[in-house]
Amino acid sequence: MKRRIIAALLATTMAVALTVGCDIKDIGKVVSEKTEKKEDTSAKITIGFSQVGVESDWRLANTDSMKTTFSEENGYKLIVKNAGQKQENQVAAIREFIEEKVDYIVLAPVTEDGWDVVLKEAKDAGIPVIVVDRMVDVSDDSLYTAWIGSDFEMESEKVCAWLKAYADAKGMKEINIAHIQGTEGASAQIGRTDGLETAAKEYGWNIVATQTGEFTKNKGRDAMEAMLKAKSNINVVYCENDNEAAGAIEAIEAAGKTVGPDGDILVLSFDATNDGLKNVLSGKIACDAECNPLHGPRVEDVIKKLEKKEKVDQILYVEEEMFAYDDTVTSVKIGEQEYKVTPVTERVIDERAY
Ligand code: GYE
Repeated sequence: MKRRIIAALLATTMAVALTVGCDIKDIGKVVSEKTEKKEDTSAKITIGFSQVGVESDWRLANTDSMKTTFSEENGYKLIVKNAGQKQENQVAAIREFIEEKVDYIVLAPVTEDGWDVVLKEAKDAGIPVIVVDRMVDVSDDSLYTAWIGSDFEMESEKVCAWLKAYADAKGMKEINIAHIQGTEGASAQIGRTDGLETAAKEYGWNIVATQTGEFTKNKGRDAMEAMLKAKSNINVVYCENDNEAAGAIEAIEAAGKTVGPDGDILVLSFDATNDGLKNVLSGKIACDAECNPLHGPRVEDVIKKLEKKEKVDQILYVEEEMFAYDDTVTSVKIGEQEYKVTPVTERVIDERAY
């Protein structure tokens, strides 16, 4: 921020020189110098963004949203560092951002733990940190300025409430679930796992096998293949994102079984990306809870407030929808809150930006 103040002072000094005593022929030169100064990147808001990786369609849409929002034309300089799903790379990236004296750090953390030290370094350097998507579990909440993301456990409660209502409506007697988890220790994994385990206890469902799919299609396929070999009674697969679901569907079909409402195995998923919803439209995914990745404008809103020295909410949850193949279940109730379940059509998919 300091550098932007210096740039503004330089511009003012030049304007004064202009009025005080330059030859007319020099004015053009000074004005063009002034314009150049204005275009200098030091006059922009600089943001260092430490991204998890490229593991899923959700992640790509998330990075894209940040890039589109924080473009040069919009007055920003965005430095994106991709961590390849490794926390140590994120810590190194944050240290580089501190070194480069960026104005803001945006962190999409791979896991919740392990941020105290480096976030303290950012705080000591006077750089606000905005956390997006997954949460950080830190001993001192003042180590980050704001967090923007989804209520992952709520997403899970919605999907489980859908399964309960659907199973009751269809007279499904026994529920034997294969559980494909996301990256261990990520908020999305923790929330979606807790939600399922609580519902399984409450409704008497059997979780017959659990394996990580690390939020990727390939690992989702491998996990499903292994679980199908180990257990023959699976009739539901609970995938913690759409990419894992796509892999699981391939493995189920390769094993000669069918997915879908009239098939052998019901597939449940999270994210509701374009490709995820195409699988819902064809019935391959039965129910998909939205997890919205378009955080760019939300982060910009926070930054604009901070620039104006306005107060910002430290925790900001995103509102999300639910989608299903058919209208067997039209809404689910969690506590007092009722959530609509939208049957997927071509139009619903066309309207999705990710
Ligand atoms: O569901 C998954 C991604 O943390 C919400 O990470 C995010 C999850 C998302 O890789 O697709």
